[in-house]
Formats: sequence, structure tokens, C-alpha cells
Amino acid sequence: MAIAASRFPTAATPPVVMSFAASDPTCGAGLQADLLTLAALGCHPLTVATALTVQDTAGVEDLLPFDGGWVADQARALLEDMPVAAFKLGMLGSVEVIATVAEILSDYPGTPVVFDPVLASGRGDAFADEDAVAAMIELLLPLTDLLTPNSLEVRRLAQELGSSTDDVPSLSECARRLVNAGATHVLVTGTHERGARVVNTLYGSHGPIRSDTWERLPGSYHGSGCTLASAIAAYLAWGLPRPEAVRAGQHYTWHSLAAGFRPGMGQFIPNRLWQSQELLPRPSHVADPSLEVSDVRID
Ligand code: PXL
Repeated sequence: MAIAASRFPTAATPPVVMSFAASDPTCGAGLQADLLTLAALGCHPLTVATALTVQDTAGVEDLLPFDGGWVADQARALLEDMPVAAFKLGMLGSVEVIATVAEILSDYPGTPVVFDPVLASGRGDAFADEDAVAAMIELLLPLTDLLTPNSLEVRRLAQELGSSTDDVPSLSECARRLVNAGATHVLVTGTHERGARVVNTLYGSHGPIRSDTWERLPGSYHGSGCTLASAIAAYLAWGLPRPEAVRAGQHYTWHSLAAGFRPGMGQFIPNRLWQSQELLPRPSHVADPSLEVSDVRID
């Protein structure tokens, strides 16, 4: 049956970005964080679920990983239907899902891949065992344009590539190892380091490319890494050169955190829609004492 064309003129299709990540029903992190960020930055998100979680803003209670076939079926159906301008990888969970995602990505060379190597939640719940870490390095790093580990993650991943007698390597040495293992660029975020300011550094094959420093915000945020990686994927999908996409993604994320809120008893949630606040009703509109009931017409 032919599908009738819309009677309405359609706007140009926004860049489409595919996210592989796990569902976080708080909408602070995971697939929902990616969806909010990508949409806020004018992209159309495709959400391929790798797992479901049971969690609140204080911690993860349970995790239901999907098998590789389910992940592949979700992604392949979408990829056969529409072109994708960038991929974003978040929590993948099992070795099987990592291998599935690697196989899919290898069919789309030239499409940027931003990989947030989620090893644990911000509150310490483990999301990847040793085998998963090894599979990320072996199968995904060679397909990654931009890896976005925090300093804890970069040390954990780099440890896998060093000898067991190593001293604790510097962050730049960790990044060098991951670039040698195949990631084209590595953005190491410094939120977990000490200091009045947060320093994020982008590394490439010749070492550091740019460093950006940000005022350290008080509070603990749920989903800041997901927001950053998705924002950079969005800007890459729009065609920004990589260093500019990295800079713009950090700017967007910092403002999302600064506008963050604490809806429950645990972490703050970034406000990914901070740019559209002027569309919200102001308190004066909601409870305007001068507005008589008779002024309100409901048609
Ligand atoms: O922020 C890392 C992260 C990613 N994905 C999911 C999560 C979390 C942290 O809790 O729940 C689904």
C-alpha cells in the first residue's frame, strides 16, 4: 500500500544520530540523556537500547542486559531506513553486545563514532567486567573517532594496555596508549581530579591538541558524561570540525550542569533544555493575581 505524502510542507531533515546505550528511567543518564541532548542540539536521535536498568537518582538497583541479536535487530532496521550522521556509544554491558556493535559500526566507515566508555555509574555501580574492558579495547577502539573517558576510566583502560609492574601512568600517557590502541582522539575529562577548575584535554596521535578549563560546580551530577559525548556527537553530525565540536560540546554540557536540578534525594540531573528556558511560563503568568477568572476564555 502506498503511503500518502503529508499534506504539510516538511522541514529539512535534521542530522540523525544513533545512540547505543542503556535505559535510565530517571532520564538523568543513559539513552534518555542522549535523546534529550541530541534533540536539544537540533539532531534527530535514534535510540538503540542495550539494557534496561532499575534505578533512582541515588543508585542502580538492577540491570537487564539485552542479547546481541536484539541490539543488532534494532540498529539494522533503522540503518536500512535512514542515513546516520554520527554514532554515540554509552553503556554496552556485555562482551556480546560490544562485539555486535563493533560489527555494525565496521559497516559504516567514515561515520564519526563518539564512545563514552561507561565502566561504572557515577555512584560506583559496576557496569563492565574485565572481559568487557578487554573487548572495548580490542573491538571498539579501532572504530572510535573520539573516546571520552573520565580520568578514572582512562586509567582503568590504559592499565589493561600496560605491564602489571607499571607505576600509575599520567593522564597523557594513558591517552597515548589508547590512541596507540586505535582511538583516533581521546578527550580525558577531569571532573574526578582535584583542583578548583576542571581541566579537559583532547589528545590525538601527536599528543595534546587542546585543553579547556571550566569552573568546578558544586554537587554531583547524574549523566554528565552521557551529555558531553552526545553533545559532541551532535556537533560532529552538524559537520563541525572535531576540536570545535569538542569545545562546543563542553560549553553546552557545562551550562546543562550549571542549570541542573535535584528532583529526588540523590544526584543532580543536568538540564539539557537550558537553552529553551525562555519558552517556559514565568511565575507571573502562572499565578497572575490581576487575571480574573472571567478573563480566561476556553473555546
Ligand atoms: O552515567 C553513566 C551511565 C550511563 N548509562 C546508564 C547509567 C549511567 C549511570 O548511572 O545508568 C544507563
